[in-house]
Amino acid sequence: MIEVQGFEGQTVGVLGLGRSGLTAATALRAGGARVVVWDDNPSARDRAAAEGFDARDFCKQGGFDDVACLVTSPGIPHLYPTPNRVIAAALQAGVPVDNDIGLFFRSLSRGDWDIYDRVPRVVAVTGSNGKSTTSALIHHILTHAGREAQLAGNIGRGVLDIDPPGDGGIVVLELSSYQTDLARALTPDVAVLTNLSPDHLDRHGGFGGYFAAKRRLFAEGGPDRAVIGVDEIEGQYLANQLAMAPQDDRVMRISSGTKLTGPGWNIFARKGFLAETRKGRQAANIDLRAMKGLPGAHNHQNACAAYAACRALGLGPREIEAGLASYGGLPHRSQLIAEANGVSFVNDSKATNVDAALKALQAFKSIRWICGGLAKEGGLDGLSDGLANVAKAYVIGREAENFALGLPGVDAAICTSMENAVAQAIKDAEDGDVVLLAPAAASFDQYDNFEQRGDDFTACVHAGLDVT
Ligand code: UMA
Repeated sequence: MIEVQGFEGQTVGVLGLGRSGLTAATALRAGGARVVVWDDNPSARDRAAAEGFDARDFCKQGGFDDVACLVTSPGIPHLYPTPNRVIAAALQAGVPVDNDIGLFFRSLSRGDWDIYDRVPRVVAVTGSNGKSTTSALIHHILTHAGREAQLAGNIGRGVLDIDPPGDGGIVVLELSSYQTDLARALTPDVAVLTNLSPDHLDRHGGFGGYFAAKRRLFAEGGPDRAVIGVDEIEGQYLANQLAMAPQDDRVMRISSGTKLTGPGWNIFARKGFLAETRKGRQAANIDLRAMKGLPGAHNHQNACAAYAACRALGLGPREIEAGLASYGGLPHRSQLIAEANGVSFVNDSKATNVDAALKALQAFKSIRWICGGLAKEGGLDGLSDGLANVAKAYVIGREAENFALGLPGVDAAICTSMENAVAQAIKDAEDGDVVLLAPAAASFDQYDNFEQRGDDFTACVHAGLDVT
């Protein structure tokens, strides 16, 4: 646990008592603050009470009188579409609002760091897609190379929950736009932007606000190295804006698909090979094609981002290559779950929309494609560039028939249940095929969440392979 510094003896309010809020409350208390909490959900308040936290309705008269700061959770709107009423009351009362990320950066360094040979460092990863995989990959490469590393943030662990880093320790944080938008301190040593496409626009007042929220990670604390995906105009803008000159190698440009030829520090992937150039000289060339945990161009972009961040931390190309090769993938994201009789089984249950499913379809050939579920707005037309790789579709979901109608020209079996779909796919699959779950739809018609759907796929595959 990182004890929060700077509020000893003061009262701090915590709004939202989920993963980040409860961790923040505990870390504030450990640092000597008096903590009062609120959650709009009474059962969350009960859980906090069981851990000894007093609830306070801050909106009542005088609710903020003694409060030095309000710490809020990422899922709670503070600007758009409208601020949560507690946040509005804090702003009205002139109370600063921060989040666990701001507290983390203010509290990370400790007096005992002066005995360390190597000061701990923080890598923060943001972007619209691939930030979980990139963060997990950086963490994996570091630990594989024998470095002390911890992983937290949007990936599911409150940032204040980590242990104080040891000598040379590295903290890898996945940060969402919700988190970077508000944090009052944002001082990573290495900052990464994987890519940018519209997301969470309601929370940021549109695409301009969304980009501005991500940009804070690079503008507020001045990281020593900025790793920036330049496949979109926003990334190009950010890289050019931050670089003092074209050869300024504090900015590391990355691309999936484009050969970067500038005189600075470049990492790009083309035709399955990752290349690094610096000052116009080639520094590394890595074959990504056989790396089973990183299939497809989108994962090659993640590999470039992770490679760049690890180079910025001082690792050599060969130790990074070894880490890339041994990466097993995150659960439910291009995750290879089984191989039998020359057939691979891949769980990409996280592909809940057309964009993500298209990337999965483009990553493999000869696909037995399990798809369907609760369709999202916009239809399935966006999948057309990937359909040539599909040998047959096995459609699940309560509306399987309707879903299949959106896939003209595709040989589709209406399976409805996962069990059915997996059994048929196993029966049909031939040497070299990939049985891929990439639903292009939400899971809520049949499951609680995409994780449960992915687990069901895995269980059905294992059961199906046992009986064949
Ligand atoms: N709440 C209120 N009032 C509101 C809204 C929510 O009181 O108006 C309360 C809820 O009752 C609940 C708590 O706030 O008790 C939930 O807070 P939260 O939604 O911020 O959830 P946490 O459990 O704290 O999880 C957060 C991140 N959640 C979001 O950003 C929505 C987690 O990212 C993150 O892993 C975790 O902190 C640890 O850092 C999840 C996520 O969905 C994975 N992220 C989005 C994404 O990836 O697209 C950004």
